Amino acid sequence: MDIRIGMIGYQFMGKAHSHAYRDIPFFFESKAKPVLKALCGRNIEAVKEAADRMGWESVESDWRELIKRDDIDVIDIVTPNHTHAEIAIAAAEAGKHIITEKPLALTVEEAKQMKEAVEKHNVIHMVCHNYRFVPAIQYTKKLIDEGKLGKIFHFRANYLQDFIIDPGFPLIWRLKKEVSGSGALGDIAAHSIDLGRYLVGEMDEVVAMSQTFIKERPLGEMSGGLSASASSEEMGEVTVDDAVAFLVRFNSGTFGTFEASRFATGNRNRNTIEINGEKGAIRWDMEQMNNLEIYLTDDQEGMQGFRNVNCTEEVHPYAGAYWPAGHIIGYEHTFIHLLYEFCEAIVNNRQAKPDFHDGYQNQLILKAIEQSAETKKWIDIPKA
Ligand code: SOE
Repeated sequence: MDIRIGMIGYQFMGKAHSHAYRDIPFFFESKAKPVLKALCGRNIEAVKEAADRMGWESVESDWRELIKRDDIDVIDIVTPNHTHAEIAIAAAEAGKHIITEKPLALTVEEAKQMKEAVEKHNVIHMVCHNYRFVPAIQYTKKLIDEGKLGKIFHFRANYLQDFIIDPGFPLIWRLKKEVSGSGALGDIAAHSIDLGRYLVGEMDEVVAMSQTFIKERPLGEMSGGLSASASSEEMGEVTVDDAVAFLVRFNSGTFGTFEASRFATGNRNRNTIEINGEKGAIRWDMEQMNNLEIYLTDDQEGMQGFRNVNCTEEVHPYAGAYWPAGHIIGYEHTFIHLLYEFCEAIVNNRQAKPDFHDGYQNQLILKAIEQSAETKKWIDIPKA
């Protein structure tokens, strides 16, 4: 069955998604066949260039026209965060299935409207928390669900980057609250929150602090990936957090510790978790994403310690679709797995996870964190 995609946006995430759709049939057997039908963006010359390079059949310069097309089944939203809600709600009203980059929306209110729209129009919806789809993370989930780690005491997550440390790095959209919603919080801590909810369950309350180290920057725009250059000497105000840390009490009683920063010098994309349970523990680091350190308390005396498991053996989730054991996969494969699950959900007419409900719950947590940082108090986390 053809799944005809219309994607809005074509930069960093546009490339990740385009590549993933194309690679799905290489590695996964499925009734679903993603077709790169139309790519959309305001700068039509740039869109045409990107469409040619990435293999899209046609282009549009107005997302409303894209949504009207009856040869499109899916709207894929990889634009900055302030555009997600309007596009997703219109797409749901037009009966399109929807996948959107994270965080789901700019605010809790928008996230709620998006969730209500997809439910009302009965379309399939997903939000791109791609790190769930790393084989080592899927294997961790299996270990936890099978009780191999026992009761979980600690969930510890760091998401550390350093790409904006230079004061000359410009005021890109990711640093403007009205476009991005928040800073390190919504951009990268949102991923750690998703992993926490996926692996350990819902969160009940939170206490947080956040900081903005550089409050003014020269104006300028992204130039692809995470690179950017100043286009003027004029300065503008940074209106989001550069770093955030928070403690979470999970409903399960697990003690959660989180830190996210774009000022963690030397850390390019250090997304790590450590989970300590009564029967064992795991450690994982995205920069070595195929490896999972596993410790089990019942290992023989004298042999105890973290072992390094390379999650490329066929038994590991998704790994068997690729190469012989030991032949590693990378960042782009997380999107292949996520979009494969999305296409499978469409072709089998079932919901995919994480969905807009997860995105909305994530947004409620982001808001509680901001409230806590502002008021310097513990905040109860509402349930979606
Ligand atoms: C930039 O911080 C970024 O690309 C995020 O937007 C992604 O969600 C994260 O996975 C990698 O870093």
